[in-house]
Amino acid sequence: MSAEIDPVKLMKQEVGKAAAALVESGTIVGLGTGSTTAYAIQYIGDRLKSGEIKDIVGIPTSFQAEVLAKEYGIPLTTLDAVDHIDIAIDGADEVDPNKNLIKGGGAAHTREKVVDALANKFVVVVDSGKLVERLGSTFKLPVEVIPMAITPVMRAIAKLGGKPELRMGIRKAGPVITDQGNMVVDVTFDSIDNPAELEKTLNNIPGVLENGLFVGVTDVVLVGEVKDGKPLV
Ligand code: ABF
Repeated sequence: MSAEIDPVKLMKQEVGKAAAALVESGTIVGLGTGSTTAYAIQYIGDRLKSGEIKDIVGIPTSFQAEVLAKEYGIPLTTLDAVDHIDIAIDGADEVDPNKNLIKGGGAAHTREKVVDALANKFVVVVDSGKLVERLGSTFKLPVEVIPMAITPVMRAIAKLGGKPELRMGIRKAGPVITDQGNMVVDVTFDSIDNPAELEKTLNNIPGVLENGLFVGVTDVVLVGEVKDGKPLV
C-alpha cells in the first residue's frame, strides 16, 4: 500500500516553496520560525544549491531558524551588519482580513517582530485554517514577560479583561523560556476589537517585552489549502 501522503504537509511544502520563489539573488532575507516557514527555508537552500539564486544572507528570527538555515546552507548575518532587510518570510497563528496577525505560538514573536517589521517586504505563509474574521477567536495572544514581573503583568492583563495563563513546557515541569530567557503568557480575550490599540497597551505594561499582535506590517499573505486532497496555494 502506498504511504499515505499527508495533504497538510504537502500544502505547507507548496506554500513554503511559493515564498522561497520570491527570494532574489543578492538580497537579505529574514528567516521566520515554525513548520511552514521551515519549508520555505529548505527551498531557499535548494535554490542556492542549484545556483538558481546566489549571494543571499539570512537573518534568523529564532534558534530554530538559525539551525535550519545552517542545515540548508544559507549564510547568516546579524542586524549589526546590515542596513535593511529586503524580504522576510514567516508563519503566523492567525491572519485577519486586514492582514493583521497573531504570532508567537513558537514563543519567537519578539525577534520575529523585529525582523518582520524591518523588512521591505514581509511575506506570511499559512494554511487556510489560520484565516479568521477577528484576531483572538481561535488562538490565545502570546505575551513575552520578564520573569520577575510575571505576577504583576498577569494582574494588569486581567484588569484589561484578558485571561492570562503562564505557558508551561511540554512536560509541564516548568515554564517555556524564550530565546531571550523570558517567559510567555498566553491571553484569552473575549474579542480583540482594536488590535492596534491592544498591541500598544500591552507593550506599555512594565515587564512586558513584546506581544504577538502584528498590526500593519504584513505585505503579502500566501495561503495554502487542500482541495480534494491536493495542495493549492
Ligand atoms: C511562527 O510560526 C510563530 O510566530 C507562529 O506561531 C508559527 C506558526 O507556525 P506553523 O507554521 O508551524 O503553524 O512564526
